[in-house]
Amino acid sequence: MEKYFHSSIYFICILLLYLNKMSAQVYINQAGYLNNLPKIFYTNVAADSFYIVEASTNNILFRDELILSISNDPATGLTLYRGDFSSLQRDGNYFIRVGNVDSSFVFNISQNSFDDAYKKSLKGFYFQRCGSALISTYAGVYNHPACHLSDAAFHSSIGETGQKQTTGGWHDAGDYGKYVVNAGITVGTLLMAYEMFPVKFDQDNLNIPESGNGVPDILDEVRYELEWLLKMQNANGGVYFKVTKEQFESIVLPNNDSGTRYIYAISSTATGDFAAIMARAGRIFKSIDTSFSNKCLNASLLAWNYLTSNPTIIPAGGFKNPTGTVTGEYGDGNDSDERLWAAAEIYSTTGDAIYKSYFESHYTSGGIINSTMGWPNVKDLAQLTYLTCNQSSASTSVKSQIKNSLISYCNGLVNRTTANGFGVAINPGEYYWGSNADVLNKAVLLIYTYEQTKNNNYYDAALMQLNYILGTNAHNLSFVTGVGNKSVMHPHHRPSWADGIIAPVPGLLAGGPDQYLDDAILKANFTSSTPPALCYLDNNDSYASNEIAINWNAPLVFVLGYFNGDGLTSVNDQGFNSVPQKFELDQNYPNPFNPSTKINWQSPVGGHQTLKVYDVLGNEVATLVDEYREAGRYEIDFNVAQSAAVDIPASGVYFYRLQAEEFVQTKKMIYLK
Ligand code: 9MR
Ligand code: ZN
Repeated sequence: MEKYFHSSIYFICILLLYLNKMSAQVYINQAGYLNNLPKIFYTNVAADSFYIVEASTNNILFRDELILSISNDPATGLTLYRGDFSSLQRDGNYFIRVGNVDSSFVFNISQNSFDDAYKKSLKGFYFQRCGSALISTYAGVYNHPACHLSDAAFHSSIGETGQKQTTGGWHDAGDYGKYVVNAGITVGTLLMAYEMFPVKFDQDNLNIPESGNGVPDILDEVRYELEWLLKMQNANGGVYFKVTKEQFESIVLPNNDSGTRYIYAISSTATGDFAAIMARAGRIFKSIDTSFSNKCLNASLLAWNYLTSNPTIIPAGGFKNPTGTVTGEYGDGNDSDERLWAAAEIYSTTGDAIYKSYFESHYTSGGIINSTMGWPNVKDLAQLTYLTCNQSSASTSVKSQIKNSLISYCNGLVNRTTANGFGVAINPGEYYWGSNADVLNKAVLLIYTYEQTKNNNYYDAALMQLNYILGTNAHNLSFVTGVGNKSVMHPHHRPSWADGIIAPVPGLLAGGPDQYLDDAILKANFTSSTPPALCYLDNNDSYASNEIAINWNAPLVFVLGYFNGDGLTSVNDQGFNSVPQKFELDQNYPNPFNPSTKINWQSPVGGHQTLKVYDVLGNEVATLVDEYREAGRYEIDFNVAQSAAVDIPASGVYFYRLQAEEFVQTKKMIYLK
């Protein structure tokens, strides 16, 4: 009897230890940490110290104290501690030990830690492509035949009959619909990333069909959507709202989805977003493909004309699903922000006074920057475009008002991070459907503010938002499929659900906690008293917390690509970015080279540098650089350099090769004489 009693006590002790172990957590950014950037983790274990242990040797390389982050975090109900190991700048694989027993996943410190996550997040858009086959060369096991090749018939509600060719573009989300409004902010955000940071977003090796064509893959991928969007415009300039079925699809691969897809009414929010992104595309594609650039700009101006001849919102009150249609509504009763954004983009592209004056007479209405952008609210995108536009006629006083407004809004965001256990810039009450994208859009604003001020508080706060998405959250989960040790496995994403493959399509961001419990399975698991950040389920049925969507992936690409680019450079006393750590000769575009083509490179060492052009047989045909240069980033104008040197004999394929001390890199160029 006594023996029996002892063994049950023993059993209970083991059980308690086990439960305790279950709840003890060490939360890290599961993508890893960039060598030169801040390194923060969290834990709910109350211990004095933490240790960074090298995984291969079990050697402790670093010890420091844990600091209380917050007791009874209102967002999670947890008491959280944080640790900072920013000063450990040694490449390797590590885990964090807190107290005596509790440890984190193994993670990596290097200058490339975000590269895989960044590339996956951008490639995620390729997997959303509609209207063309995803072949295994690019899609691997996720290949499937082309889908939705009959897009689409005019819906009976709109008073037009017949079909309009609207194939292509990306599926919006976990469903197979295509919605112009949501495409608007998505394309706007991706183009903004490229335009602000062209060197960080210039990869041409994502293994999409256009990779290696000399145009950065981010632009090729966006163009796939733009080509579809162009088909969504009516000859009168107005843009149709969406292409969907009347009901959401069943759980099938896109190529197995049958039933009629319809084009719904022209809308002024769709038309405003369209005008904005087409103007932006016109600007960015100008040096890459002139005729495409012109096409985009003309479509934008035509859309603007439609807006000016229809000064009040179309349809009245904003787009609503007709009876019998239940697909996404993207309901928005206010089109003034879409109009403002269109004006800002067209002005930034053309410099035309009409758009400048439209912007300047509307940009303060409702406040300059006092909220975070999202699909119904694109005002910030308008403000940021004016703030950073290159037109010499732009008003410096308007720019400085926008800048001040941005800074004061972001000061508020930084303050919020101190009231949240994981340093997240959203408050309880704001964990809406798609909260993860709101977190990342806040990071985008913080990055802009950092770029305007070079104050590291904004930079560090932006990075904390990304850490949250990649693992420093109450779920100890990476919200991005295929990234990290423990990531979303059951997204509400029809292809991932229907394909019979265990791992979901990689690179896709789950919507995240939704405290308003907008689906049945959330309602069944949580209540209104559940801490808001806990209202999340990695379950296919939870469309309100575990769907994926293009407008959520876009700020993920922006933020990951931004920090990824910084990982490739080192910190010094002057701040980030001054001396590159990595030797890199950029693949330039346009190919063929034209007179304004730039050649960019960076070298981590000073020394003698040569940049020479060779023909396909390896004969040297031109010298562009041949001199001592300090470590740093460089850009030369191809034409100027080339005319000062040996003349390239004939049109054709050549290679340009950079050598700086022991570093050598070669890239391909097509030259038209
Ligand atoms: O992202 C949208 C979210 O803000 C709304 O609250 C929600 C309900 O209207 O709709 C979300 O968008 C969905 C769209 O309507 C249809 N495709 C999937 C989108 C992501 O869930
Ligand atoms: Zn499709």
